[in-house]
Amino acid sequence: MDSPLLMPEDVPEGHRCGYVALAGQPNVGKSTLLNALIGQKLSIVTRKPQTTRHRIPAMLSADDHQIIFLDTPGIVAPRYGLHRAMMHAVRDAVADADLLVLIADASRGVPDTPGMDIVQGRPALLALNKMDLIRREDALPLAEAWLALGDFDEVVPISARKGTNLDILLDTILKRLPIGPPLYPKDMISDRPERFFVAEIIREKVFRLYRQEIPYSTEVRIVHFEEREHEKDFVSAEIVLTADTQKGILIGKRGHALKRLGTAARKDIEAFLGRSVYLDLHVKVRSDWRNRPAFLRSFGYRA
Ligand SMILES: Nc1nc2c(ncn2[C@@H]2O[C@H](COP(=O)(O)OP(=O)(O)OP(=O)(O)O)[C@@H](O)[C@H]2O)c(=O)[nH]1
Ligand SMILES: [Mg+2]
Repeated sequence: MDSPLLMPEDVPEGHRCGYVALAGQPNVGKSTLLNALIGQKLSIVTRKPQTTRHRIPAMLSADDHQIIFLDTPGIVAPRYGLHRAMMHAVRDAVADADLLVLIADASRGVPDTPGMDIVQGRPALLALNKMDLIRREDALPLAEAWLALGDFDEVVPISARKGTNLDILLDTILKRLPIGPPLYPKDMISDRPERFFVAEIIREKVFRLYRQEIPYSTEVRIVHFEEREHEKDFVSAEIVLTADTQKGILIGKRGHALKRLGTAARKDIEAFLGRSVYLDLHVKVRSDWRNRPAFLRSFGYRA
């Protein structure tokens, strides 16, 4: 038997395992926190809001526990079909979770619309992130203001970017997870396939290199993904836009912008896969794909 899953008799007594949803408003640092907790860049991060569009599982395993973190899209009032699909992903993750960690950006104070309805009636912690941006003496009153808003078990001030208090957050989470055997092999980092993360890396570069509506109009689809023995791996991806006018901007004069995108994406894809890659990019227009259920479903959304 070479199954990597532990047999029941091998599971140490008191082993804990559970799902932990990371949710909150856009841009508060959910994906940064996920990556910091698992110690690997898995979920894409940009300075722009609404970067994450899916529920992204990432496992943190040790001898005596397995935590399945679920990164989620930032909570927004939906304006189009893609937004509605993103909010399905948030609700599904929160519904499946044993524990909710609401992430807030400490530098924004207490927002008027903190999206507290997802906390109602569930075990929840508040991670007050970006503490590196506020004065020490402002932390306590802020934590108290948040506690008055929602029924949190605990408030943990953290900085995902600097790694501050993440050990405390982990302990606080772990104490609240059910006793049970691992649900995944302990060396598994996510149940999303490599090609999903490769598409995400390309999308991250679009978010970082383009402005205005371009990132929000872009989807990336991997058309072909082939590991090759004696050559570089071959990845062919489609960058899908909503309008013809965006195509010229994405490609740029004499293809310069697309080339820059391809180079930046390829470097990160190679670092992620640990292999050399030949990256082939094509640009397509699918008008209004963000409102068309068939397209949304083909891109992996629940629509
Ligand atoms: N100063 C500071 N910046 C942070 C911290 N955590 C995240 N950031 C920055 O905040 C921005 C947004 O981070 P993300 O991790 O993409 O935020 P998110 O909540 O996943 O955003 P969406 O996926 O768009 O909802 C990035 O520029 C991060 O570098 C932190 O602890 N301190
Ligand atoms: Mg994110």
